[in-house]
Amino acid sequence: MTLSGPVPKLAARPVNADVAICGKADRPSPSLVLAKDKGLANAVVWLEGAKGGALPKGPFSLDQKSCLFTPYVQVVSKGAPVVVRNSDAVLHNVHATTVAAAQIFNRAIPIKGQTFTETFSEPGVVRLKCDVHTWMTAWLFVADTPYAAVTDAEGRFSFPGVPPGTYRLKTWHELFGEKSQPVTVPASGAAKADVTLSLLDASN
Ligand SMILES: [Cu+2]
Repeated sequence: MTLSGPVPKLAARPVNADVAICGKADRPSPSLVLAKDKGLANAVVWLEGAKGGALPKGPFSLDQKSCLFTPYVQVVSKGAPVVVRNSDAVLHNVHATTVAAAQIFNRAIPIKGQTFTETFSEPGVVRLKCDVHTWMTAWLFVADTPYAAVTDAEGRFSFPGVPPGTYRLKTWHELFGEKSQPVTVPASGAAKADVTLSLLDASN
């Protein structure tokens, strides 16, 4: 996954609450993480229409640590447990909505070491934020296919064990929205797919 064209400059996020715990320094925007060759991290990639394979059962983990969500973008399986932890000695909450801001849940998690478990029944993108600390945001992608991944720091992704066939390779990134392109997996060997995104065709 590669960004082409202009690279947007995103403003740092001020730390304006609980500075004794969270620190005073502005946090760099997590919304655009690029490798040197413009490989795009934190994009979700999935195959539409691929049958077979077991959906990972989890449990998946989401931490609030040093006043940031970790990981920033994660694929979780539909219906699988997601264990949310507060690793900080400060009150956080977890406010989950759809991209269109429809409420999924909103839970406070006040105590260091506290956890709660949620499951997500609707496939798609979930927006996470902590309302106490406005710089704290993150994303989940609720997948109903095992062939879903988040691009790594170099912008790479792979799905092992895809049955041969022709599928739609779908991608989502918070700045670029959703895109898709066809991909054919041969009967033997690997399929290779390159995805290029540009702000010029950003859909949201
Ligand atoms: Cu918080």
